[in-house]
Amino acid sequence: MVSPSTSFRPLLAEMRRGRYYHCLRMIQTEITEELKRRFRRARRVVVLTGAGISAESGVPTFRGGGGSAVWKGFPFEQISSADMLTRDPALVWEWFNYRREVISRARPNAAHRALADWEKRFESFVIITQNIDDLHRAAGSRTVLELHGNIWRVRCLSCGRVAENRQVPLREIPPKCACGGVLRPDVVLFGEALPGEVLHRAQTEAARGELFFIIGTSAIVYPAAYLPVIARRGGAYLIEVNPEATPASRLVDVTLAGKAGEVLPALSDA
Ligand code: BV8
Ligand code: ZN
Repeated sequence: MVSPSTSFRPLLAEMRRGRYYHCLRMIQTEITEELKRRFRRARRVVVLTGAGISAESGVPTFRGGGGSAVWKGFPFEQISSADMLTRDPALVWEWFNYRREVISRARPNAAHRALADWEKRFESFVIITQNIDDLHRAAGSRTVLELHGNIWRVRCLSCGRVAENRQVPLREIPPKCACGGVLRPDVVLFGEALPGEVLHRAQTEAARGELFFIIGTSAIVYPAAYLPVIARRGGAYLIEVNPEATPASRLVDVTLAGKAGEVLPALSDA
């Protein structure tokens, strides 16, 4: 088994020298016999993804490299919050209008496509995503649990109706429902509860996975960040894919320090 300390340091040294190709070669050799054997033998695989898996599609992440993303002077945890939606719905919709424009130009990258391919290889394969960009589904993945909702869905604050809305840019801000009510993004904002049924299914899948991948997440946002702990307790073998260390790094069996769009295809080939 490769402990993070052995595989990590040489990789980081190469990354610091910007020798990504050499680093990738090292990752390929570091994709140990242990991981390959488990990968070949696994029946139940669960993957937790965060904003980092969409970074190579041109969708900005929220953190990484230290700071938290800021938009018009607001940290994103503040602008993407239930409190701000109550106080200034038009501002929150301006923020989501901007993100809808960015995401409408994004296409799935090699990492999304690798996971869509993996879904065909295992008896049970589930993606649990924190992302709202719909790129897993666009890549062909079918079993996707969206913990935080979907940017292309809207929900009426009056009649509760949920609909798809892919207008870019939005014709009016805030957009209105056929009933005249104001629409909101059908996403989970900070300070809001996750959809109970989706969260319960994600926790159940995490507890029964044999392999649990943690890909492109800073592992800071709860309750999603608790899923690796549940997977660990359920006896899963944990693999993290991230150029940087995170609070989840201490939990995992193997760290593949690199970009998801390079590491996942390399693992598929391995
Ligand atoms: C809840 C939808 C309870 C919206 C999102 C203190 C005060 C207030 C609240 C809290 C608090 N402490 C804890 C909380 C709870 C709070 C929370 O966890 N806050 C954090 C900041 C501490 N959580 C909540 O509020 C949740 N609700 O607790 O409700 C409750 C119960 C009952 C009744 C009422 C309430 C709701 C959380 C969901 C919030 N919504 N998204 C939107 O998108 O606008 S979360 C948001 O952050 C996104 O979904 C995003 O995905 C998610 C997490 O971020 P990451 O995905 O990890 O992305 P990040 O940028 O952080 O990291 C990217 C990583 O990728 C980095 O590690 C980087 O190194 C790596 N990377 C970069 N490039 C690559 C790469 N990896 C691989 N390849 C690459 N190429
Ligand atoms: Zn309505």
